[in-house]
Amino acid sequence: MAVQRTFSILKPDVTRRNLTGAVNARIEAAGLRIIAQKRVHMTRAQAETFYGVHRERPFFGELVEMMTAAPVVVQVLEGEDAILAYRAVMGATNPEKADAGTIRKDFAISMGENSVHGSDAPETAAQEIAQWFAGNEIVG
Ligand code: DAT
Ligand code: MG
Repeated sequence: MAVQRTFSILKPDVTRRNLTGAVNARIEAAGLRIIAQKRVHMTRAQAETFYGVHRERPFFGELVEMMTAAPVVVQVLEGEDAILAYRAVMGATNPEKADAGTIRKDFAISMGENSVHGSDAPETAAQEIAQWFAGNEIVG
């Protein structure tokens, strides 16, 4: 396949526990390059926009609270089939169901505090990257 970009967030449970380096070591070991990165404290409006697709879900309020509770690290990853490659190293949304050796299996606290976000398709990756990074902040 082709070299692709995906959007990643190290969520508040990662920054709070000082695990940003440990999680990024897993990402880099999977062959993904971090080509843009910044630490931000999301506003409620930013979190609501980012997770807009889940607005009607019962966990939406809790999700926005969690994402704005502490700083996050937003990043762009690049590599062969980056979207699927990152989803594979992230593991399942529910950490109890995540495969051994995945980030969520090894670091996540719960379904809500599940350590990382990764885009699910090329269209969402492009939208998410554009929400958080200007073109000149991405250095591939
Ligand atoms: P993913 O992050 O694996 O793409 P998703 O897009 O379905 O999963 O959901 C986004 C986030 O919302 C997920 O990382 C954690 C939270 N979430 C999803 N389902 C949930 C649930 N049933 N209870 C609590 N939080 C949930
Ligand atoms: Mg998702």
